[in-house]
Amino acid sequence: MKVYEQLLQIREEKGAGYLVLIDPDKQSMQEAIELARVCSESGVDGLLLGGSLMFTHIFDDLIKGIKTASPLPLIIFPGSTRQLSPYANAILYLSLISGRNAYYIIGDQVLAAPIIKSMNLEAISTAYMLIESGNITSAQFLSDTRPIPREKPDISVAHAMAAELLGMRMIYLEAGSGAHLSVPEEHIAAICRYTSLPVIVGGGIRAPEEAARKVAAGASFIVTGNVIEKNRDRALISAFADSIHTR
Ligand code: 1GP
Repeated sequence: MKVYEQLLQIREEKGAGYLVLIDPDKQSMQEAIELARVCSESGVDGLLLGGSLMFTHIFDDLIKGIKTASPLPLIIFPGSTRQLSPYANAILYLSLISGRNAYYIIGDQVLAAPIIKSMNLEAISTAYMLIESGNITSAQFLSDTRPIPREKPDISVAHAMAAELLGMRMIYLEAGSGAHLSVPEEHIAAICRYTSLPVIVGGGIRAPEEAARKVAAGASFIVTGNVIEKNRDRALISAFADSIHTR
């Protein structure tokens, strides 16, 4: 089964899915592999791997190591075309549609496409939207784009509608890694009212109750990175999973 179908099945069976982001820059290879193992034993539904920069040159080895420790789907969440590997299960093929920087809307995708094809890697076309989060995040700074204002859910809806009409398959609402404020529920609810694409929400989510509010607003998948990387606590991971799974 394709990873995209697996994700839809998780949403169907559990109400919403829990994805943990592993950023290779924030931990050693051994720590990343151990975290993946703990996640697979604590109710997590899938792993995202990637980051805004990426200082490591051992991406393939890291993915192989994680896959020996965890059966969870491993999905690349790329900061750039340098984050590609045939050993992953899929890649979120992101287009930063909230920005007006052509390189991150289509430029990097063109560079990556022939490599992804040659790797036979499943690409999940995903509309990536940055939402204002109270601080300048790495994604905002490095992409040189402005986020969508927090008090303008109508702008998010129009972008999501465009993504749906363009045939994209998921929406990723991103406050940015380490965001002071996570994506407002109003944006999630408005997008879910007017479009039918599955919505992934991430950035700055620090507590299970906060994750539950995003799911109640309509999020199909919740991503946490920092909070788990800093705590690596099995009980906290399970609490997130329980708050996200409504069935
Ligand atoms: C970032 O959405 C992810 O792309 C996760 O963010 O590290 O703030 O949880 P955090």
